[in-house]
Amino acid sequence: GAPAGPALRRAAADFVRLHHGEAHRGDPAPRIAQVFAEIAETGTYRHTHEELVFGARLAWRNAARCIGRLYWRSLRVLDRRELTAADDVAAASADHLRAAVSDGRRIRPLITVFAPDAPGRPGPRIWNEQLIRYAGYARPGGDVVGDPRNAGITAFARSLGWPGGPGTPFDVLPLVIQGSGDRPRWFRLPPDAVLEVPIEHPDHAWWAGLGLRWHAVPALACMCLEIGGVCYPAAPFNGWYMGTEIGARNLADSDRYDLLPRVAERLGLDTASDRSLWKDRALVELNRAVLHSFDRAGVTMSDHHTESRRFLTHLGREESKGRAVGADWSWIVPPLSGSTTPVFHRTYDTVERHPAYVHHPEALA
Ligand code: HEM
Ligand code: NRG
Repeated sequence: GAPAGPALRRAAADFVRLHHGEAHRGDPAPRIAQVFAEIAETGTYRHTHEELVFGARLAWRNAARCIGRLYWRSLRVLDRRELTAADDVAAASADHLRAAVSDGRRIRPLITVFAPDAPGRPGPRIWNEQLIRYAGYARPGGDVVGDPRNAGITAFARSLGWPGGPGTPFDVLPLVIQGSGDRPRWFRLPPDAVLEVPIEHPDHAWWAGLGLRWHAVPALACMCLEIGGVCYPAAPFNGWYMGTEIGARNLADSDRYDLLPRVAERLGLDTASDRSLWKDRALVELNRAVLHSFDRAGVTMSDHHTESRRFLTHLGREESKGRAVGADWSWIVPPLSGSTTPVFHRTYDTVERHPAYVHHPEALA
């Protein structure tokens, strides 16, 4: 749960000191006194807009699993802290997805922050892992149509009355949102909020016939933004995709879309023996197809070589400012050709810092 009493005061004071230090705002003492008085009176305190923006950016800078942190200062913040009701959060989440994409293709890092938790008054909660995810329909035999990762939220949405989609492998799930003090309810995403890219291959015309696609915007919705002891349970954020997230994980993992056997067969590879490296070869072609398709559609996407180089630039910059960067090797190293990227050949400090994006302990999925 959220910190209260002395723990909240300590976290709040640490954050105010950090903000005043980094933003060159002079003596933090008056603001700390103000915050303590507010906590004494109400059990919590309200961030200024500037504190919120600073906190959301720092939480990104502190995300140890994220390779994309070079541009942490460019995060834009939509301050929707006045919203607590499920239907308002649903509408603003669709607004977020539209605002994240400019000219129908360029993606900008963006976060929308909804009402925080307060004593006796929890903030709203988005139960989806991301704002856009594909349904996973469990069939009686145990097979799943769609994305098996989302079988839990799919069943949950059905239990709330969602009739289900057309039953393709790429049905966009409804949002499942719990307003403050309310029960979870489901909301269809308006189609104009969901940009998708059909996956084709630069050399193989038959590839398009596989009918693969992916959504353009990865918008994590299942993490709490924690700033100075205050928890914002609904604070969906997005950057752009790195190709391997889709090509080497979502479409490839055997417990996700599991496409390597199908792709290898179409490529005419010898799938009888692991030593033909058919999985490796199919994986490379799948990743070429993903990058090619996003490029063709003009939708922002980075590749693992570029993003790795940027990350080392980020480490150098932070080091020159005297700041330690916490990073988790097993998340930073790309899932394809790891050793061909510079992020593989070193170790990282594992410090955990606040503000932070933290997983809700009781998340679905
Ligand atoms: C994780 C890339 C923007 C916060 C990741 C991962 C990648 C990545 C590859 C690992 C994902 C996985 O293995 O499933 C990028 C790129 C961005 C970007 C290319 C482009 C700008 C952002 C933004 C935020 C953010 C804007 C927050 C404001 C995080 C967090 C995680 C993460 C919290 C860990 C997620 C988890 O624990 O499941 N990012 N990211 N990233 N990123 Fe980023
Ligand atoms: N691997 C997940 C997305 C995780 C976060 N990745 C980002 N975040 N690129 C997937 O859907 O494949 N971001 O904020 O840009």
